[in-house]
Formats: sequence, structure tokens, C-alpha cells
Amino acid sequence: MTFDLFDDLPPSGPATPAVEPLADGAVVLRGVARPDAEVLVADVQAVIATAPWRHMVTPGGLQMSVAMTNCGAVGWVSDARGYRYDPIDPLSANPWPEMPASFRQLATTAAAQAGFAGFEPDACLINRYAPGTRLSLHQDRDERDYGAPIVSVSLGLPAVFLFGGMRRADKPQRVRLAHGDVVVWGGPSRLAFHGVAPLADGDHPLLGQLRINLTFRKAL
Ligand code: MD3
Ligand code: FE
Repeated sequence: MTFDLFDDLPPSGPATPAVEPLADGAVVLRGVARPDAEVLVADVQAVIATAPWRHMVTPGGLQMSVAMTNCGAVGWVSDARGYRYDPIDPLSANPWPEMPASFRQLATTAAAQAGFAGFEPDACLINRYAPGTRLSLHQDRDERDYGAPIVSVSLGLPAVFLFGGMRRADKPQRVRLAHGDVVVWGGPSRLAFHGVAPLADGDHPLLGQLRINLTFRKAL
């Protein structure tokens, strides 16, 4: 007979972070991307060396204030023809850069912690906000399988995220998303209207006057 001195101690360490429910199917993992932030930012720099930031144009002809790029098998594109996922970057006529291992691993681990084991994103949309940049209320409906969640990672300056309901007119709740926060949007939240309020001025030690948001999607 052997005794384990630690048998009756609770599990230790931050292996499972605090999972903060936000809405039905949506959870915030506060700060979980912080330890990876330098690597994630270096990997963003590598992506933009191949697929530079650009301001896409909506089908209605308005230029977006958010600068965007993508990595992965397909990338989200908006132009006069509409919204779509495209395996080719229209700016370079080349495939989008591969999704960095650091991105893929963070997205898969975060999804599993939120109850979505086996999430394998094939697209990562990268959004860049400067002070004053906003993203108006919209739904993400260009993906094939709404059963898969979207995982978002916030880096740099904090933002006020607007989280609405199933109808555009539903009054959105305001949620502060700070450096390192990861949100998993699944279940009924997957098709909720959402946006970002105009970014406030600030200075972040890693990203200066910028916020960068990564959204991981299963598009195909
Ligand atoms: C809720 N990006 O890229 S991330 C987007 O901060 C987008 O750049 C915002 O909305 C940003 O489409 C918000 C949080 C987010 C992303 C996708 C969602 C929340 C979501 C999809 C469904 C519901
Ligand atoms: Fe969105």
C-alpha cells in the first residue's frame, strides 16, 4: 500500500484558466494569450511581409477603417463583388501565408478550454486598429459551418467590444477586451451582431498605438 501525499490537494497552477461566461455559448479567457504575445506579434510581422495590411472595400463601395490581412488556407476578402473566403490574396495573386504554428495552437487550445474540442481553423483574419478605427455592427455569416466557433485574440491597446443580439436593433452590451484576452464564440452567440467602438488613444508597451485582433475561423 502506498500513499500519495498530494492525493487530496486541488489541481495546481494555471493549466485551466478562469473561464468567464459572456453570453450563451461565448466565454472569455482573460489574458491567456499574454505569455505568447511576443511570438504572436513576430508571427504577424512575418505574415504581413507576404500579405501586407490593406483597407478592403465593402460591396457598397465604402473603404473599411480597419486594416486587414489573412493567413491560412483561405482568407476573408471584401470587394465590389461581395464577401467571400478566397485561397488567393487578390493583392499579390499568391496563396495567403500559412497559419503560424503559434496561432493554430493557441486557437485550438482556447477552443478546447471553452468546450469545443477538435477545432481546426483554416482561416485567420488579422485586423489592425489605430485610434479612431471602428468596426460597425455585423454578423459573421460567410463560413460554411456555424457549428464551429470563432476564436478571437486581442493584442495591444484595449477596445470596447459591442456584443448585440440576433437582430441588428438589439442593444449591444459593451465588453472591454484587453491585451491577451481570448474569446470563444460558439453556440447561439456564433451568429450574434457584434462590432468594435472607435479605438481610444493609448500607448501599449508591445504594440504602441495599435490594437491587433486575430479571429480564427473554420470557413470551409
Ligand atoms: C461574435 N472582429 O473580424 S473580435 C471580425 O475585434 C470581428 O476585430 C472584431 O468582428 C475585432 O469579424 C471582433 C470578436 C468576435 C469575432 C467574431 C465573432 C466576436 C464574434 C463572431 C460571432 C460572434
Ligand atoms: Fe465579426
